[in-house]
Parts: sequence; structure tokens; C-alpha cells
Amino acid sequence: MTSPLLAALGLVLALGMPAFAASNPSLVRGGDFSSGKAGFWSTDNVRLAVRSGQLCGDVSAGVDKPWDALIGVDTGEMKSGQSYVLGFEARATGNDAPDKIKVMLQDPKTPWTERFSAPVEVSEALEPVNLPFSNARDGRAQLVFQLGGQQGAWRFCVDNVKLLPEGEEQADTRMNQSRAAPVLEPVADPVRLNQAGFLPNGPKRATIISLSKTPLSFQIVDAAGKVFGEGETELRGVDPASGYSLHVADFTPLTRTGADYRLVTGDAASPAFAIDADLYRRLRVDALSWFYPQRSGIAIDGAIAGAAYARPAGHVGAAPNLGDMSVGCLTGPVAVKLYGKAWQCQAKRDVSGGWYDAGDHGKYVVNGGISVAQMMAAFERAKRFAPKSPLLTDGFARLPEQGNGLPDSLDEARWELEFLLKMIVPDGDPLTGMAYHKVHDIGWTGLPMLPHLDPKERALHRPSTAATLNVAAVAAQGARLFRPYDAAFADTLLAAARKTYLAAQKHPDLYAPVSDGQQGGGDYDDDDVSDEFYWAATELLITTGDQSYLDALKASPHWKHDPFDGTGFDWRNVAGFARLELALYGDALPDSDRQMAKASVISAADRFVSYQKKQGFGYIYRPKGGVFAWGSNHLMVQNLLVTAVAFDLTGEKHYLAAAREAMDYLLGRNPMNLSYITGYGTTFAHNQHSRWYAHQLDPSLPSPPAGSLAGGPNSTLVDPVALEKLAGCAGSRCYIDDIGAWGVNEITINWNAALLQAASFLADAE
Ligand code: 9MR
Repeated sequence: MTSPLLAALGLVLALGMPAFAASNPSLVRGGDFSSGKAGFWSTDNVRLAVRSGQLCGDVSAGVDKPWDALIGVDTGEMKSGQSYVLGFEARATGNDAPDKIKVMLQDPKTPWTERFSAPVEVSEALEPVNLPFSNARDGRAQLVFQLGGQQGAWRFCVDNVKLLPEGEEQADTRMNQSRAAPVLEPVADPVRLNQAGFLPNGPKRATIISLSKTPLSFQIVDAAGKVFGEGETELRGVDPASGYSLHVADFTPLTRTGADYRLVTGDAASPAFAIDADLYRRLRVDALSWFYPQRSGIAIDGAIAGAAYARPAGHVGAAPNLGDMSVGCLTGPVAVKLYGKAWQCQAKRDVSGGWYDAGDHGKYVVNGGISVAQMMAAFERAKRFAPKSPLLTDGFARLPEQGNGLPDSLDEARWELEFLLKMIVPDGDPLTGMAYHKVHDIGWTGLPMLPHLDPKERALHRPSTAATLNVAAVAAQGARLFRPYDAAFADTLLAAARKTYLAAQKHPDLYAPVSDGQQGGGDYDDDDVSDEFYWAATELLITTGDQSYLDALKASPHWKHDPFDGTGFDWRNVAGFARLELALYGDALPDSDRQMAKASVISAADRFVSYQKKQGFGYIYRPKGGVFAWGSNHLMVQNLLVTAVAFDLTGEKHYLAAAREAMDYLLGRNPMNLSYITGYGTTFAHNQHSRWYAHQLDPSLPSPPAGSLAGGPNSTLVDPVALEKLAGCAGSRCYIDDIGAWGVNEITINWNAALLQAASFLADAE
């Protein structure tokens, strides 16, 4: 028996502003860039794009004068004699980035009379700037950042730009979103912990929601009431993301395996939990097996997937399906609206197969790309660091290819890779070698809707540079992993990788547009593909060792840039994933460059460990402005993977401990008091948004299978259920387990692929 005692005085954080205050008096509109570039413009030598929610301008090399390269925006009406505060956050990256720029307010027309200007120091880190000044002229003004005067190219990013009458800074909504209103009443079931269980040698912490200003004593007991440990909580104060006042109980020294432990404190008890060495081995099997019933173009065999999940093949041209054996291109007025002019495409293509993206029947190349990449990354990690891992074996998961001699994780990856190859534009088309951005219905279907019953016409959408580079990256990655098993397939993949990469170089700015929202599928829009170029070159370099890809990497704005800002990488921002790959497998890099890649991961992991220590629920996530993003659960998993890679690079156990603890949030140590993974924990999400796991709407249909990760809290309410039920919610509480809440409760291939990668790491790493 152990008696862990960790009592320390916590710091009670200052009370925050209420969340989502109604008014926003800023005279600069859209300066948080949550809806794109808003009214911001630039001169021709500055290429503007919204990246990770910041407005970034790539400034061309050799602009002589500071005022010849500008980012600007017009302001609202200003008053003479009034004092204002100009606030923003800024950073500068690139070898030739300046350490100072000038910001100014001027009249919006000739002779551009200056009202106020100030030098601003800038560095790699996003730093806040607040500049009070007195305004001497009535009327609108123009805010400009002067960015010229450097020899080389560099990138300037800005965020949370606001111009406020002095004294009104506190009323600005963006400033308030980072802090929830403190909750001053006790909550039911205040003890929150990983309900699925802890690893015997892993960290074991619980979060207790309590207004007590002194430490609480707690005990760990089994079902018979036998005490296995006791201690006192550490006070953590108000958690800004939830508004809850938190204590943390640490019982790490308890290592005895068992199934029915509880943490009790005063009158409260936690849900039952286990201490279990096999937890992540099971989750790994489920997270990988999850993909089989997500497959398009193949009947799902109930004997393999479970009887409830049996269904006919979807989208194989059998009525009422109209796809995916011979799909035409999106044309007509809709295409003209989206792409500016109708694109030349007469093709009818067989694009059957692949995975359905999420709860819809769409198949999107960029999301397929990052998903299959993370699935293969799980395989490659096992191959390099855990050669005895079951993940490397055949017959380990619930797949129809069991016994074919290929490891299951590669079988499943191949299902998607074959589809991605079909999405490459064939020879003879003007965009040959590019990849169609996506294929989906031409209008939304309702729920429930099993895949084989979808009657809508499907359409291919115009190729995009981002989709093309996704294919290049994963085909290159697949080429090296499939080679020992199937050299012919590896050759096909490598040829496809080279071909698509060349095509993307030829068409470097074919951006996927934001659709008008009526098109029956997700947009997956992206107008900055510098990170996709970086990723594709990374995978091609790792696979081939060719110098040309190293040259491309060195010329990339991402070469020296830190991609790990705590928001988590995803389908749109892939530089973080690429950096992990480079650090782990960049054997072809010169020594000093390899060290640089490794060091960037390790220093990010150090930051992440310190975020986690301060975070009362133990997650690793720094949402921008405190605003939880769509799919926040998987963004936390991506950050977990950064600490996992730091462990692989260094062998230092505290990174492993951080990765283990980061899972606790998903499995119940959270403000919602539920596990976000179906089948794991005492109370788990099971009404995720899906057209075929629609049990909530039709009891004859199943709930999602075990190992389904829900998207999780999303501060931006987008679906009708969230809008009605979650109005005014605090960041980490913007969640509801309802099938209609697609903005917070969907399942997707990219979220489950990240989960698979994390579970596989946690199952193998010691
Ligand atoms: O996961 C995607 C998220 O990052 C985007 O912000 C959001 C809006 O474009 O779309 C999410 O992806 C959805 C996709 O558009 C359609 N299939 C379901 C995906 C998950 O909700």
C-alpha cells in the first residue's frame, strides 16, 4: 500500500472577464482573422494568407524602402481629441526578418497625413503590443504596417488587431474569450479522472472541481472500501478555459493493477477506474479497426466488424447510388462561382474506394492525406522504435485482409492510398498530375443515411495544389514503407509522388476555395500551401535522399520556423507533422540540419510539458485567444505526439509521462465528466454525428464503434444544437453528446488517425 502525499499551495488566479461579452467596439473589424483576411490588404510584394488564425504576409526579398511593402486596413470613424489604444500581436520569421518594424495610422487618402506612428520590436514569438495615443483628426484612418527595407524574404504575422477608445479595452470580446466567468457554485460529480484507467507505471492525477481554498484530503479505495493510498490536493485556482476552480490529486505511486478503484474526497467519489497495463493495446486495436466500417466501396462484413456494423458497399454505382464508379466534374454556374471560370474537365472517373471523411459521405484528399499519413506514421514509429510491436503484424485488427501477409496497418493505409492514386488527373488533361480536391454529393443529405442508400449525384471538384501535395507526401511515405512487402506498389507510389510534386510545382497556387456552403461537402479550403510543399519535400527527401528535395526544404519559409505554437497541427497546417517526420527519420539530412529539426521538437515538448503542468485538467493545448477550435480533442492529441516524439528522440521519461497524462483528458479528466472515446470509460460519448451510426435517431442503427473519438469542445458554435444548447459556453465546456451537434461531436478519419498514432505509441513506449 502506498501513501502518496503531495500538498502544495496553489495560486488562485485573478478572476477573469465574463466570456463572450456582447459588444465589440474595435474600429478595426475582423482583426482576429477568424473569418479570413477581412478588410486587410497588402501591396503586391506581400503575399497575404491566414495561417493558424493569424494574418501572415510573405514579404518579397529586396524591397528597398520600408513604406514600399505594406499590410493595411481602413478603420472606422475616429474622433479628434480622443485617446485610443492600438493593440495587436505580431511576430517576424525568416533569416532576414527585421527586429523592428513601423506601424502607423494615417489619413486614408492623399496626402496620407500621419496621425500616429511607432516602432515595434518583433521576434519569432507572437508578442502583444499596446500603443496608446491621442488622435488629432476626425474621420476614418488607415492602419499600416511598413514591412520593406530588408534584403531577403521574410514573414510577418499579426493577430488580434484592435483599435479602441481608451478605457474600452476591457469590453473587447476577443480579450474576454480567453477567460471563462468563474463558476461560483459547487458542481455535481466533482472528481474528474481518466475513467478508462491508468498505466501501472504512468502518472496518475485527478482533477477535483472545488471552491475550497485549502487542500482537500483524498483516498484511493477499491470496491470493498479498502484504502490503497491517500493524500492532499494541490490548489490550482480558476481554470480560465472552464471557469471551474480546480484542485489536483496525485496518486502516481499507486502501481498495483486492479479494476475497481475510486478516488474519494469528502462526500464525493470518482467514477470507477482501473490500473491496467493493456489499456492502450486495446485502444490501438479499436482505433485501427475503426477505419474498416468507414470504408467506401466495399461491403462491411459483420463477422469481422461486428454484426451491428454490417452493411452493403457504398457508392459502387448500385442504385440508388450514383457514384463513385463514374463521376463527372463539378461544372456549370456553381463551378464558375467557385473557381472564377468553369474548368476544363470532361472526365468521368472511377474514384471508388477510400474512406468516408466523417459522418458525411464526402472523400476529401487533404483530409485523407493527413489521416493516412498518421496511420503510416504509427507503423513507422513501431518499425523504428518497437520492432516487436503487434502493430507490425498481420491479423492484429478487425480487417478483411487478415492473413494476407501484410501488416494490418498497411492494409488499411493501402485502402486509402489506392483511392488517392485514383484522384490524380490522368494524362491528356491540362492539369495532368494534379489531384482533384475532393469528391462528394452535390447537395447535403439528411440523417440517417447509410452509404449505399445515398441517392445524390456526386461530383469531382477542381484539382488543388494542397490536394496534389498531400498525394505527393503520402505516396512518398508509403513508397518506403510498402517496399519490403510489395515492391511494385512501392514503385507505383514513388512514381506518383514524383509526378504529383512536379505538377504542384507547375501549378503552385491553385487554391481550394471556400464554397458557398450549399455544395454537400466540407470546403477544406486553404490558401497557403507553403506547409504542404514543405511536407511533400520532407517525405520525398526521407524516401529518396535526393538533394533537390533538401534544397526545396531549405528554401521553404518553414525550414527554420517553429511550427509548434500549442494550437496543434491539422489537415490545413501540416508543417508540424512534417517536422516530426524530419526529426525522426531525416537520416538524409546533414548532421547540423538534423540536429536543428530535433531541437525544435524537443524545445516545443519542453514548452508543452510546462503548459501541461499549469493546466488543471492536464491537457496540452494553447488555443489561440482561448478559443477552442473545431476538433480540439484531436489537436490535443497532436500536441501529445510532439512530447511522444521528444521521448523517442531523447529517451527522457518525463516526455513519456507527459504523453500519458495528456490522454487522461480525453478519457474523462475534463469539465464534461465523460470520456470522448466511445467504449472507453464509465460514461462515454456515443451519439457522435454520423449518417450511419445514427442510433440516436433510429434505434435499429448502431452507435459508433468502440474507439471513436468525438471532435470535442468548439467555442465557435456552428450547428443548430450547439447554438441552442451551448450559447455562452466557456471554451472547454462547449460540447454536447448529440448527433445533431456536428460542430462539436463528429467523428472523422483525421481525428481517429491521430488517436491511433497516440494509442500505438502509448501501447509500445516504455
Ligand atoms: O475538421 C474540419 C475543421 O478543421 C474545419 O474548420 C471545418 C469547417 O471547414 O470542417 C471540418 O471538417 C468537416 C468537413 O468539412 C466535412 N466532413 C466533416 C468534417 C468534420 O466536421
